[in-house]
Amino acid sequence: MPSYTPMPSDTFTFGLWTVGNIGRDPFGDPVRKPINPVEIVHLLAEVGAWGVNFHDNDLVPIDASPAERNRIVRDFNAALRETGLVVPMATTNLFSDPAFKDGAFTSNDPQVRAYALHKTMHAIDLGVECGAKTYVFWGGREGVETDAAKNPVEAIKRFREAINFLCAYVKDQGYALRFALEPKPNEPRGDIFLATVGHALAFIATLDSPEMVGVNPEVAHETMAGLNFLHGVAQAWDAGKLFHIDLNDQVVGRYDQDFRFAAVNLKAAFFLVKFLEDVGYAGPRHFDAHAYRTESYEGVKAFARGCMRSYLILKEKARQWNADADIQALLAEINAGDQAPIPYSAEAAEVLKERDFDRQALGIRGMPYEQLDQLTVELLLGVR
Ligand code: DIG
Ligand code: MN
Ligand code: MN
Repeated sequence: MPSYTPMPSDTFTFGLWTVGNIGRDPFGDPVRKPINPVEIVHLLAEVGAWGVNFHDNDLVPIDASPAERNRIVRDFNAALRETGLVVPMATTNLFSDPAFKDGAFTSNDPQVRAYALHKTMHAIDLGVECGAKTYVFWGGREGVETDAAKNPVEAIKRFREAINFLCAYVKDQGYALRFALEPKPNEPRGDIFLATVGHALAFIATLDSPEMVGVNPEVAHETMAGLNFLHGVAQAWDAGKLFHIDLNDQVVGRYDQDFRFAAVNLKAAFFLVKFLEDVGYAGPRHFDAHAYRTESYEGVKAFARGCMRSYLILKEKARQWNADADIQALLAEINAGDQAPIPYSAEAAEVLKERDFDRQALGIRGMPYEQLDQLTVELLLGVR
């Protein structure tokens, strides 16, 4: 029986802002006292995480002096050395400060756009200083409440100019850093640009250095849009653009809940874990989530342990699914016949046009998906 105990090789990470979430919400004050980055590193080490991520201002307050910044970073890196945790990813907070109330890269104010580049370059330097290899861009304020405010084409152009500028900066600095765009359809803005994985993939193709830029899909965000998260992840993987992933859970049609991984839709979480393990995704498994507002810090630790345990349990279920004789026999039946693609040639096209098909017979064949899905459900319910 596997132990489901997280190991560094599982590459589980949490942001400082996740287990450091103090429970503030739009209708309620904080319920937990703040804990500092060093305390968070030790909490994550205690629960078995491999790494920790941060926004610049999760680590260094926006109004810190250079001396304070250096002390904070020194203490943080000392805690990393002491615990063995690493920093695979960093990002910029371009959404909390009032300066960004109308966006950062897409703001109508050119001074704000310039300040956003300034802030992001310093944040990139900080992330690289702490060891980050992936840099996330979540454009939480890049959007509108009314389309009267901003021409969407102009907004996309500004977003592209900013990413092109920052890609060039990373190249000039010689940083071994890749960018990952994190889509979200709405919240906190009424509508956010680059709303889904599909929008982000199309945008990447328009950049000066598309090879440097991938995506960081989040379960809750695609789910908020009513989409099948696995399909977005699969399309990113197919395009070689799955640079990072934000794992959590979400009820469709709700605000961004950032629930503990697999807390809502076990079947969707199963197929996601199965996909990541089947294809050999080697990036961090980042839990961008937070504990319920009802919790103490013991509850926060239970939240973090639950994210990792559920992932590992579903990973074992995926191994069982792949080894289940009845399931594999059904898959063999479903995928019978010559599955090879038809390579194009003028002759092949002619032959195919002349070929006779028994359309009725094609429609009569039943596909055993009910049986296959029931076997899957029973495996997840632990009766297989
Ligand atoms: C929200 O889902 C966003 C921010 O927390 C952060 O910029 C990014 C990093 O995972 N996710
Ligand atoms: Mn989220
Ligand atoms: Mn996220």
